[in-house]
Amino acid sequence: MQSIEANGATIPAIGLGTWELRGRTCARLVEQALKLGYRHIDTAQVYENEREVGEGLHASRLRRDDVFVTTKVWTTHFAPNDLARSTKDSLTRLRLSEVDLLLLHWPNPHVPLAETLGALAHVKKLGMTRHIGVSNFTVALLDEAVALCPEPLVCDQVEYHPYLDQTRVKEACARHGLALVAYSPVAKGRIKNDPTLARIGQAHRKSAAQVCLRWLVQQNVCAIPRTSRIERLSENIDIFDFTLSDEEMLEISAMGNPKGRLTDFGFAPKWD
Ligand code: 1BO
Repeated sequence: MQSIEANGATIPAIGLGTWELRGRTCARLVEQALKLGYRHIDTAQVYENEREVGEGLHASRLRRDDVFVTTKVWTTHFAPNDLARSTKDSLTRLRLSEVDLLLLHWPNPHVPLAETLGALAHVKKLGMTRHIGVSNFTVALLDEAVALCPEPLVCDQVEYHPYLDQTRVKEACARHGLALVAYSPVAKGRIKNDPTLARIGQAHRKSAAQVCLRWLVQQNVCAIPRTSRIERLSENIDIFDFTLSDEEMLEISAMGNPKGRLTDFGFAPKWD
């Protein structure tokens, strides 16, 4: 599996996203994904599935160092003491002594960013996480976070797929040496019947989803597709045996639109 290097972290390019996966389904998918060769699992406190992710990790019997595990601190836990306590709770649910990557899930303008980042760096120093990063940060917030954080950040995890132009965030990540991790990388399934991706896929004997994931990885972006179907797990990692041409890459990039966002909330920042 190809990896992306970022400020000292080595992140497997494809991971299993677990947003909206719950209970037994989640534990089984995590276990099965790891059996199929996934080495990167992404969860979050707010997904309410850390316990099941932990079960799946445990059931896989892989060595801890062989799997890259990310979790995210929810915005109501950004005050320094809350951040440390809630990270400890996440580790208990995951049955781990440390995660590989701990992210601030969304910006929270009600808590000073310097304080939250100080707390995030502190939990890293305490050994609760190997690396730290942010999620859903705009370019301005990312610049601010990089300037304020006492420890290097390694990623910004944002929504990214062919229908959403993220050029500005991608450039900001590159400028700071951060990885961009794409959530909803197949646009919540909407790319499945896309005629352009299907046509490009035919030339490579790949599905539209595989072309889409390949397009991301070829830009040095990590992708964490979520699926609740076991048969899709293999399809989503079978993208390392073909290469998209420069023309194909450009054609897919041209489909992007700043208004193609699928995940938005009242508490979201003013997007780039
Ligand atoms: C509220 C969850 C968004 C993606 O992690």
